[in-house]
Amino acid sequence: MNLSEAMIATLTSVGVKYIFGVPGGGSSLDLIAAADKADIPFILFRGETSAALAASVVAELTGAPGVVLTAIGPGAASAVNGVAYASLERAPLLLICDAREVGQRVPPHQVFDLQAMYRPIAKACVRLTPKTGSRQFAELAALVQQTPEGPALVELSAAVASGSAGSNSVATEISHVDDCDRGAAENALELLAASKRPILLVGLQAVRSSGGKPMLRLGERLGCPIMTTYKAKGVISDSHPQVIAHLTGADSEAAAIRRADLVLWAGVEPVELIPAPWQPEVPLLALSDRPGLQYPATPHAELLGPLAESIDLIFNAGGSSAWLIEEIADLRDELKQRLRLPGGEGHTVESVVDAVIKAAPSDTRFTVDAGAHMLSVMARIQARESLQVLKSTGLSTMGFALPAAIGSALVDPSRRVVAFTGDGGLLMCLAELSTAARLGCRLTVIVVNDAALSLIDIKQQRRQHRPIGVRYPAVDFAATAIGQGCLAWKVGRKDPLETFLVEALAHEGPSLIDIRVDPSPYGEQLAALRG
Ligand SMILES: Cc1ncc(C[n+]2csc(CCOP(=O)(O)OP(=O)(O)O)c2C)c(N)n1
Ligand SMILES: [Mg+2]
Repeated sequence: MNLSEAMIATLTSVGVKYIFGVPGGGSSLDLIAAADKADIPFILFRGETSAALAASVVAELTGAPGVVLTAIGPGAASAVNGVAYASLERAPLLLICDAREVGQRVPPHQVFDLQAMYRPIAKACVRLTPKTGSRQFAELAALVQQTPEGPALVELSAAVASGSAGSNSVATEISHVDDCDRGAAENALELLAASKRPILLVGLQAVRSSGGKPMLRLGERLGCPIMTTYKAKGVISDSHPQVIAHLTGADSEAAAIRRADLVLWAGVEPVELIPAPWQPEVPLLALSDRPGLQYPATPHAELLGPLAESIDLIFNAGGSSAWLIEEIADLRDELKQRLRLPGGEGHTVESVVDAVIKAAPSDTRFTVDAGAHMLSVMARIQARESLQVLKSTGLSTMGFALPAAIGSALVDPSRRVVAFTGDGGLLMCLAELSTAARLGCRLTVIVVNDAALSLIDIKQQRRQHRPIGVRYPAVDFAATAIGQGCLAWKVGRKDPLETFLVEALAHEGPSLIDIRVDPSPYGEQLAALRG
């Protein structure tokens, strides 16, 4: 067995079903050939960042590591933003890049210190070596899945890839975070016992573990308001009467949190919140599956370990809730009101999202890009389960929704997926429409087209600067989508949308609707939310 075959055997053993990327002419080719023999398809993307985003999303959906192959130099560098996503959003990801042979006397064409480039965002950066490569790789495959999950860079030259595998016998130890210490547990129990009006904030960590059900039990037992971060959307159903809104760190949420006497910070990764000062001066009881989080305020107690275990520990603490269900409903209505778009002519993002929700099957998965349109999309979709709505939050990168939808369509081919994206975000990954067409993905792209980078446009206007670098002539996305093999339509601001939606959602391949929307209400909405 050569090393690439041994690496593919390792990937098979940890449940990897796909390899993504843009190949180079070196070790990529050995790996693709070995994967082919093992019936693992290589999925060609048009850009490495999109490939890494799709691989990360597949990792989030399946739990097995995502795998991306790239060429040396430019290919390897081009994956950075997708790897940054995996780093900040806890996706286990293996980035395998072509590399020159060690000691080869050739000009350093396309060569730079790749490990130095990836070190800040990777859990490990390793060049595989002939004798130990197989073992090194098996260790990396285990490492990326350990808490906190994340990416690793693997450099691999063609000679090493096609050379002998050596042994890969490896004692892969999955390290667990420390069990919570007794003092912390006692503090936690006291805090809860003294609290009459807690609030439960649920974050990304709850998606990983079996956190959903215990979290719901805890929330119901406390009878308190619940907020989920965008990444934890659906961990407790959005329609649950105690779920009041998303936790994003915006000013508008502080008033609701201040009504509580204890914040139960349950698996929220601080990177999930926008970079605004944490306003509520309410004691914090933190549950985390790993130590070292940079909380926005020092917690009064911190319970470390699997969330479900921490929840068990505190489940029976605390008396009956002083919250009235009407009070919780009022909080939800207040926050919802702030999110409403004030007016707008013809289609707005709100009317578009509502029409899509009405037309789409109830188990549709949604992927959402970054930008001004995102706020209404996330607010209006009602998720029933975790991972029903996928969004980049820790990194909040644009160009996410389409690659994520392709990843979802591969993993769950029978489940319809709808990608909501701004025009700016789609332009960053537009060529992946051809990937979706080639793969026959059953996905629908909804382009909220305002011919502007509206989120930045608003901020520029607020500073009373001239609009530079934020507006441009509208792109005809339908024409380009058709050119890439999708079914597509263009809808003007006042044109009817419903019949196109029905056709798009019934199509057995990728479809796209390019909808011109009025961006004028975004500024007021953002001011109401974030001040
Ligand atoms: C890759 C990347 N580049 C830049 C940004 C900063 N950014 C956030 S939103 C935004 C504008 C998004 O424009 P568009 O996709 O059209 O959505 P809109 O705001 O117009 O709804 C920009 C430039 C980002 N988040 N990600
Ligand atoms: Mg836009």
